[in-house]
Amino acid sequence: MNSSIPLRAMAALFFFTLMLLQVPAVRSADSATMPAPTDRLIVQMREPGAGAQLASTLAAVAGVELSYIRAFDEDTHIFGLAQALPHAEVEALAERLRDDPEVLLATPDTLLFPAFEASDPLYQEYGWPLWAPALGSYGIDLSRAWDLTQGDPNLVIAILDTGALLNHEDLIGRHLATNPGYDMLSDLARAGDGNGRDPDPSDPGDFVTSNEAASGQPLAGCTVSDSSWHGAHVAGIIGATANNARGIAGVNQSSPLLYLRVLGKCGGYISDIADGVRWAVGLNVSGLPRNPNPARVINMSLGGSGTCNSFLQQAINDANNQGAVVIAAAGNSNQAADTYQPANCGGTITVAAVGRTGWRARYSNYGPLVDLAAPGGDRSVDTQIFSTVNSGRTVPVNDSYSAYQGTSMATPHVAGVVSLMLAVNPALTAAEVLSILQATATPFPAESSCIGLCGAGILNGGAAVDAATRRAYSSIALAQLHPLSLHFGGQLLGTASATQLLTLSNRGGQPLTASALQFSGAFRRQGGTCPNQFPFTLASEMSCTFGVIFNPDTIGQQVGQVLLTSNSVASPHSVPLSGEGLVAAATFSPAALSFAQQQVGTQSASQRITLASTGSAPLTIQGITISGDFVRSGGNCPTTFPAALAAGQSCTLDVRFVPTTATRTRGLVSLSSNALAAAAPVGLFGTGSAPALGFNPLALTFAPQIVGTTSPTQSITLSNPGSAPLSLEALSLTGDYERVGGSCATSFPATLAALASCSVEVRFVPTRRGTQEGQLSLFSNVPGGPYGVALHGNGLAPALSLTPQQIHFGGQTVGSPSLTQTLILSSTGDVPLQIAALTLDNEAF
Ligand SMILES: [Ca+2]
Ligand SMILES: [Ca+2]
Ligand SMILES: [Ca+2]
Repeated sequence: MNSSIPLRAMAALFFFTLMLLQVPAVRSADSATMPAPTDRLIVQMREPGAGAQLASTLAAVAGVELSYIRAFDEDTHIFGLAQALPHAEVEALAERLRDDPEVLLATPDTLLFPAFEASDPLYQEYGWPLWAPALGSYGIDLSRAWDLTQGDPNLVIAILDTGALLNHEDLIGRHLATNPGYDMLSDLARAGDGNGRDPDPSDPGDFVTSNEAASGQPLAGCTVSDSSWHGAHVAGIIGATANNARGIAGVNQSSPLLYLRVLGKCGGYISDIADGVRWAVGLNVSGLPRNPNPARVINMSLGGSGTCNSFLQQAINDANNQGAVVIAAAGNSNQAADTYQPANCGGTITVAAVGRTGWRARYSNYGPLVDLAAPGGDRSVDTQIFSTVNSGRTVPVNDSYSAYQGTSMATPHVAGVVSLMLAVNPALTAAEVLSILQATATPFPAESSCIGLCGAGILNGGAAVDAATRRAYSSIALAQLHPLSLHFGGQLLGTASATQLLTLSNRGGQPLTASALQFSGAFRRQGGTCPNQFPFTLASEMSCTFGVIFNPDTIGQQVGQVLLTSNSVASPHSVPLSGEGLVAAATFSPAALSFAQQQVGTQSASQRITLASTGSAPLTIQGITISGDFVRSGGNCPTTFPAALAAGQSCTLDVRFVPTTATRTRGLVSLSSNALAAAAPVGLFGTGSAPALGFNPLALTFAPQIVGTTSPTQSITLSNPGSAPLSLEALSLTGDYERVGGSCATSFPATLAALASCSVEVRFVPTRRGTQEGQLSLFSNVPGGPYGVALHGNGLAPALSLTPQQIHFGGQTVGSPSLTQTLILSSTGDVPLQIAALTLDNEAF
C-alpha cells in the first residue's frame, strides 16, 4: 500500500489542475470538464454469475489490478482499482473491458457531488421563492397550489443526497416512522458512520478533515471542508413543516420524505446513486431488503461532469417505468448541461436556477437539455434559498437554517411541485408532468439571461397544480371549497363574529349541482353570492361564495364543519371550522374593606381594591360606582367609560372613607361590565365619629347683687359626650359676668377629649341697677355653634326722691320768718338709703 501513496497524490493533483484550467476532455469533444477521478468500475457481464471469481480474469483484460467490491446486480459487479485514476484513464480501462466478449458493459463508477454553493446566512427576506411571480420577483406561486392540495400522504418523495436530519424541528415527522429511507453508501471512508449500507439514512456530516484528505488516506486529494447538511437543506425546500412558527415552509406538507443517503464525504459513487434510484422506487437492489414504500418523485440535487453513465441511465429508466418522475439539477458550472450527469440523462426533468429577478443564476448550467428553471438563488442579486441545516461544522450539533444557492436548490422546488401535481392527478405520467410544467411555466422576464437557455420558463407551482387538476377533471364536475378551513379566533359568547367567505368553485369541466349545505357546531351561513335555495347549478369554472359566521354559546375551543353535497367527484366536501367561545369575567379583591373610625368631615387614608379581568375575553367596563360615605381617590383603573381591560389583566381602585355621620356606615364598590356573571361588589365598612358639646346647667341665674359688688362664683360644666375630640376655639362672656377659673382651658385653641368634661367658674359683677343678661359662648368644631349658657342677674342700688321739686316762699319782711313749708324726702331704691348729711346753701333758709 505504501507504494500507492505518491500515485494517489499525483492523481489528485492532476484532477484539480484539470478542474481549474477547464482543459477540454480527452475523449469527449463536447465535454468542457472532466469527471472527478475514481477508483471503481461497474461491469455488466453477459451471464449472471459470482463476481468475485471475475476479478482476476477482468484484471488481465484491463491490464491493471482489480479487486472485487460487491454485486450491483446479478450480472453486474463493482470492481476497485488500487488507487483513484483520472476519469480518462478509468474510461480507457472500461473500454478495454468492453472489448471482452463476456462483458456487456463497463463504465467508470464516477463520483458525483452535491450541486450547491453554501454561503453565510444573510437573509432579510427568504420567502420569495414560494411567492407569486411579480415584476422583479419570480417565485412559484405556492399559495395558489396549496388552495388545491398540500400533498398526498400516500405519495412518497425520495431525496437522493447526503442523508437526513430526521429530528430537525422543521422536518421531524415528515418521513414515514417505519421507513426513513436507506443509507446506500458502501464505502466506509465516505460513509463516516462506521459502517457501509444500513437502514439509517441520517447524515453524520460530510466534513473532510485535513487528515482524511492527506496523501495516502482514502480521501486523499479531497477538498477539506465542513459538513454541508446538503440533503437536509434540499429536504426542507421540498417538505419543511409550514405554519409551525419555526424556520421555513416546504412546498409539500403531507407526502412523506424518503431519504437515500448516496453522497458522503467527498461525494458518492454512481453505483451507489443508481442503487439509490432503484431502491427508491421499490426495485430489487442486491443485498438489500426492498423498499416497501416506493417513491413517485425522485429528487437528485447532485451531479458531476461526464456523459450520462449507462448504469445510472438504466436505473432512471427503471424508475420511469415504475411511474416515478426524476428531477435532476442542471449543475453549477456555468456551462451547457449536456456535460453534466445526471442532468444529461434521459428521463429526467432537468432544472436550471434563476435568481429572484428571473435571470439565470450566474453559476447555473444551461442549454437545450434544460427543461425549465426554478428559484435557486443568486447571491449577486438576491437572498438565496433559506432552508434546514445543522449548526455542526462536523457532526450534528443544533438545528439551524442557512441560505444556499445552486441548481440543488432549484431542483427540489420542482420536485415539490411535481409531488403536488401527482397528489391532485395521480394518473399523470412523467412525460405529462413535464409537459404541464413547461406549458404553465412563467415566461422569463424581458431580456432575462435565461431566455433560450433555461428551458420553457420559470416553475409556476400554482399554474402547474391547477393544470394538473383540470386535466384530471375535464369530464366531471369538481367542487372546490376555498379556503381549506376557516378559523374564527375568539368570540364573545352570545355574539356573532364577522362574516368569513367560503368560495365554492367548479374546477371540473361539467356543470356542478349543489344539493345541500349543512353546518355543524356554532357556525351558520350568513349571506354570500351563492343562491339560498338548493339545489343550484354552477357552470364549469364558475364560483360563488357562502358567508359563514361563528356565534358561540359555550366557552372554549369549538369545532364544526360545513358540508357541501353535490354531484362533484369526492362529494360531500367538508371544510373544518373552528373558533373559541370567549367569556368576560371580573373579580374584585378583597371582598370587603373595613376602615378605622374616622371623624365626620375628614377623610381616611386610602385602601386599595384590585379589579381583575379573569375571563378569556376582554372585560368591557361600563362603569364603577362607589356608594355610601366612600370616595375613589386613585388607582389605575379607568376613570372614563366604557373602557376595556384585557383578559388576564387587572387594575387598582383606591378608596377613602369620608363619613358624614357619626354612625357605623356601609357602602359598596360595584362594577357594570360585560362579564357573564356580575362581579361580587366589595363591601365597604366604616364608622364616623364626631365631637359633641354639652353644658350643665343650660342657664345660670345669680342672686340679686348690689351694683359694684361681686357675686359668689357659680360653676358651669362643659362636656364632650361625642366620639371625637372637641376642639375649643374660643370662650367668651358677655354682660356683667366674668370668668374666675375652672378646669377648662384658658388659652385657645384647646382640645377636650371625647367623653371628657371641664368646668368654668363664673361670677356676676353688676355695674348698674336692674336685670343683667349675659351669655357664655363656646366656639368649637361642633357644627352650628357657637353654643352657650344664658346668664341672668339683677343689680341692686339705693335711690331717693324729693317732693316737691321747688319751694317758693313769696315776699317776706326782712327779719321776720316765713311760714314753714315741708319738703318730703323718700328712699325709693332697693336697699336702705343712708343719709350722711342734709345741708342748706343760703343762710336765709
Ligand atoms: Ca452506513
Ligand atoms: Ca447510516
Ligand atoms: Ca416551518
